[in-house]
Amino acid sequence: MTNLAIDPERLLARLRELGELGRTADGKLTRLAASDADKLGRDKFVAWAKDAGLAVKIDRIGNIFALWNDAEAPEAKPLMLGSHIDTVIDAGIFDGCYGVLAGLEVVETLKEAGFVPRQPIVVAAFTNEEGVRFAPDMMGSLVHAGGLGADDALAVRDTDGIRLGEELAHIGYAGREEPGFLQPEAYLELHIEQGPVLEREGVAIGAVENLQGISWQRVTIEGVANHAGTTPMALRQDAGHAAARVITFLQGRAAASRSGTVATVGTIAFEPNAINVIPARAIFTVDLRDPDEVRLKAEEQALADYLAALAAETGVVISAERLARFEPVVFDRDLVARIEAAAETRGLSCRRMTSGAGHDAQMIARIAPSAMIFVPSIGGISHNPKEFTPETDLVAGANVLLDVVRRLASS
Ligand code: HGY
Ligand code: MN
Ligand code: MN
Repeated sequence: MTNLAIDPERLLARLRELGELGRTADGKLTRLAASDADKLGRDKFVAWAKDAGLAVKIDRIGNIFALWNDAEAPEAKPLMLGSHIDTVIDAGIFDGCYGVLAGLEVVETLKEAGFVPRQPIVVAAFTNEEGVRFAPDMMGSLVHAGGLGADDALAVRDTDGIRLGEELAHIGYAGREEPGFLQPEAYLELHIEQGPVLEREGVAIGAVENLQGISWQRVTIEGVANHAGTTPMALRQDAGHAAARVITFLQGRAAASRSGTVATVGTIAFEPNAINVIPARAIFTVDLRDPDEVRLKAEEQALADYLAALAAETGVVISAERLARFEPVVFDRDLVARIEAAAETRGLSCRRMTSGAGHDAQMIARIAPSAMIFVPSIGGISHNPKEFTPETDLVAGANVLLDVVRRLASS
């Protein structure tokens, strides 16, 4: 069984097929959590898992678990693989989906080879990893890990005021299992890097040893609507201009950071949003990240201090609401070493690295030894339809996952 390998065509064909589900009329891939589009992807994964002879269980937050129970010790804690199949807006086809489908591919390959694992193996597709529609991100895995109550999560409303719980019921994924009903012995997540490092260095595999901290806030700036033509500049309380100053402040600080702090204002809205009205209100989100908790805290404090000073100087009123806050995570050293060893055995170049993106693994690391395997992203592009990873890299990553799983599950 040493030269066991996944079925490349089955994995690649499924990635392409899943990548077509949830496209809008203009061809953009958008499967926001608990949407009708998300249901299409969920139904497809469940069908493939059932065809593979796996038992499919859904928990109350809609997390999907495809379970292979034919183990020597069926009652033992399972080995968990997986990621997410919800996407951002106008997404690529690999983010999250690759990890879920490669996990399924690994299980099918082991089953077909007659391998009997020591313990059950389960492939998870976690709800709302992206957090675009319902905050926080990594929500399904956070609930699974006990970091957020299921009822609190189900009560979260999207930007249209619709509750997550209502939407999961609407798409038929308000499951019965209590979140956390499956406590894994270990968790492995295969994912595209979504950054430029592996491609730039010509390295095939990333053994991810840590993941940076994330701070999400929604900032509201209250100014005074007034006439764009008659109001002298010195008499304005322009919420739009204040927001622009905050964005420039954040960009300047992050660009000057020597520690890799990153800052993003990804959404912004003005009210009343009229061409000839000085904005009365500006509402925008701030995404701050840093691998070091002390530095991340310092960036949050610097922003808070700047907002207070800006309000005092201009007379606008500024408030900030926390949407998500996750500390940096260090992954399991033994699993990271196993990933490196598996890459080396296959003659694949490998390097240890930090994840810039958030992942379900950072939540499951709260309850079980966890680690991630990265494969290159061309141009470092992700959260963009141009997201791309060559087939050879996709297959190589899945085979490394196969080898690590097979060794972990061998008695
Ligand atoms: O925000 C993130 O890093 C992830 O894509 N949810
Ligand atoms: Mn992802
Ligand atoms: Mn993502």
